[in-house]
Amino acid sequence: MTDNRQLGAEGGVSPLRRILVANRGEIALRIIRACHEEGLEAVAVYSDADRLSPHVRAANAAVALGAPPAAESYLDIAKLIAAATATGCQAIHPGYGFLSERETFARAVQDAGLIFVGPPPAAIKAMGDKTEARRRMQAAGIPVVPGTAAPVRDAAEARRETQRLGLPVLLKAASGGGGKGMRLVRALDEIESALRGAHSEAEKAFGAGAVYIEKYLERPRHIEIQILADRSGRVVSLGERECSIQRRHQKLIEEAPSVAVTPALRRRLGEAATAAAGAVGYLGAGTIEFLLAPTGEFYFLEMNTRIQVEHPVTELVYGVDLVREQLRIAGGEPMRIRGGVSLEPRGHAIECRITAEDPANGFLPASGKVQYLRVPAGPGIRWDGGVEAGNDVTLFYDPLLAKLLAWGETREIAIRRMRRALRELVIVGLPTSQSFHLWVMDDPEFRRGEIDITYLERVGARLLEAPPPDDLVQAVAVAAAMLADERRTEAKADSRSDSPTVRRSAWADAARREGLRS
Ligand code: MV4
Repeated sequence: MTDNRQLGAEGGVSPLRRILVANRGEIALRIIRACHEEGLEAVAVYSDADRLSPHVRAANAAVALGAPPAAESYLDIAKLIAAATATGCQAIHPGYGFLSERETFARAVQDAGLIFVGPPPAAIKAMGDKTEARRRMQAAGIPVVPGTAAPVRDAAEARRETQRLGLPVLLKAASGGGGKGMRLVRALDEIESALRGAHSEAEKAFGAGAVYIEKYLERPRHIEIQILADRSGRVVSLGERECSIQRRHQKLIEEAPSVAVTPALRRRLGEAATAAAGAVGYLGAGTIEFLLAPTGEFYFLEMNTRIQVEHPVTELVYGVDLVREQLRIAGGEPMRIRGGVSLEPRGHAIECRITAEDPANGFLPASGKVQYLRVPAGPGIRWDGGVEAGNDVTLFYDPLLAKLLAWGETREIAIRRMRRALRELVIVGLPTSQSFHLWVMDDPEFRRGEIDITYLERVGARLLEAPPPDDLVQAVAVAAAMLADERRTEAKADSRSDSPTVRRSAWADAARREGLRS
């Protein structure tokens, strides 16, 4: 029997039939969905903590990895490769986080005769070394922030370089990323202690203490460009994402396009990003991060050699499924993007990360059972979730529960849709970032697009003073009351069958406090 699915646009036959998804939560489910739409089978992996997760049931098969700690499950390279070969997979998709940007993992996958759904290991390595990446980008004519070409050897050199660059400067870990091992220096005599601090933090986080220096840019925006590259040598830019709303280097809200990017600037950013990808022989989906200064100048920051959490905002305004394209490209097929190098966005998309964190308590990570979940729906709404009612949320992994996305013809319409959807969302059982997002959607500065990387620090105090909106509290209380009703019915049935008495529900108590029950 022939299978048309395997015939690529140019008649090429993809070697892919079954993919191991080496991840968990929403991104595992996202990748499994893409596999099924491409006519591929998906094999899930799971730790003991994720046995009942939606991604496990969505897959065609699932392999248990072991105990919940990531080192014993999602970070165990040998277990993952054994799972892939035992289930007859031809490829491994790493998702984001975990092993997605480990050169050693990409190599181990290839050495086992499997396809790594991602760039060549050499591209991961080049971009993982931040000073090498800067040198390569500079050689390719891409603007980089003024700074040192290599790590500084000692405090004396750090002092000389700081004087050359001019204060303020930022010390950064050479093998870093994500803000670890970073120190801001505003006065020259802070340099020695900042260097020691950055060095030891980098040593702890990455096992490599090398530190380099960049001129510090004040109040930039964080703008990133999505690219796709296939084996035919084609590289396209899928415009920018505005990612300035973050807290401690964790993004909370992303959008596409950015209000700060004109079509002319988009073209220049796209040219820089595709040149960056070309300079390292990139393949698949990747993201080039830039800082956009208030003056309009932009600078290369780093490249993320993986699919990113916020990829769906790009999908919504470009009409592209990035994960399906990753799979096609990994199978050696050409990407399915019409048009030239740089495409035009349609409308506006916003993503809110719904995390198990308590905004009223310094975004303290929370654990607990998802007792009730009402997922928003309706026009222009997308929910990329990884949990459902009944699942336990633990502190073993990242607190992301789901991504809520809204698309609209304009930014204003997308914001109004997001507010509407955030009001439909009901999560009972643990605190989440939902009320924070509702607050931001109503914030005049956000609505005017006045955002940069200092946004959250600037609005933080106002945010903490605001109580959660009444209708949100009400919705949770109503859901809790419904749960309590159900339990009471079950308890009655149980007592009829001589079962032990069911504990009184904390949610019934909450509903009573809200005056919803007597
Ligand atoms: C910078 C910067 C200002 N000037 N580099 C933070 C994480 C790492 N990826 C790079 N980061 C920054 N690098 C120079 N020369 C400011 C940041 C930065 C930041 C960047 C993007 C998004 C949020 C941020 C929050 C604080 C600092």
